[in-house]
Amino acid sequence: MNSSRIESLKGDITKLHVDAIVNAANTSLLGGGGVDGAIHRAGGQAILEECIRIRNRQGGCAVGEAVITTAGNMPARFVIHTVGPVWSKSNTGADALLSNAYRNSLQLATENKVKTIAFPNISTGIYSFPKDKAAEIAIRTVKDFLLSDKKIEKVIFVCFDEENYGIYQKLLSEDAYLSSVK
Ligand code: AR6
Repeated sequence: MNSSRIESLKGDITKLHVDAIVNAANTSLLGGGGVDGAIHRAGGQAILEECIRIRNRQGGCAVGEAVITTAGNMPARFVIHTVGPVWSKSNTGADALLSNAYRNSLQLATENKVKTIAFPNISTGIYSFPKDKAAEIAIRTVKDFLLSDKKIEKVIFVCFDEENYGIYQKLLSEDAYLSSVK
């Protein structure tokens, strides 16, 4: 798995030395709980100030879209804030919106010359998306993106809880996911 451009680890995304970490934000961009709260706490006021400027310019961030700010006091250079969908059984658009969140984050990353990027497990906390389904969508979307993009060198899925880590370990150890993105 180490030779792949995709890997997973268990830990706190705010501590990673990568070009960009992704935040599972909400449409207000004003912070919240979960990983969003942790990122704003660790990064400091500079992140919120840039988020407010973006809000003033474009009125927040729609579900599935992404915006970029400084990472403030964290080791990463940038935070890419994206908004995942709230899970609902009747909402058939949720899968596509989750995929959009990953793809638009990667697109914004390449536009900013990001080579290494870490994702949290978007929508699988407060937004209640089923973890196994979310992981399949995340891995498939990243794999598809990397097939046509040659600039991003490493995508890390950062799992905070044991259950997500187990799911990613299993999916990423299956050759089918990796053979085409080495
Ligand atoms: N590092 C990595 N992952 C983390 C960390 C961390 N420090 N802290 C939590 N997670 P959630 P959502 C994991 O709830 O479901 C916020 O209030 C967590 O275990 O942060 O997309 C926003 O403002 C879970 O697997 O995001 C929105 O209102 C994953 O991050 C709403 O929550 C995502 O859980 C977004 O909900």
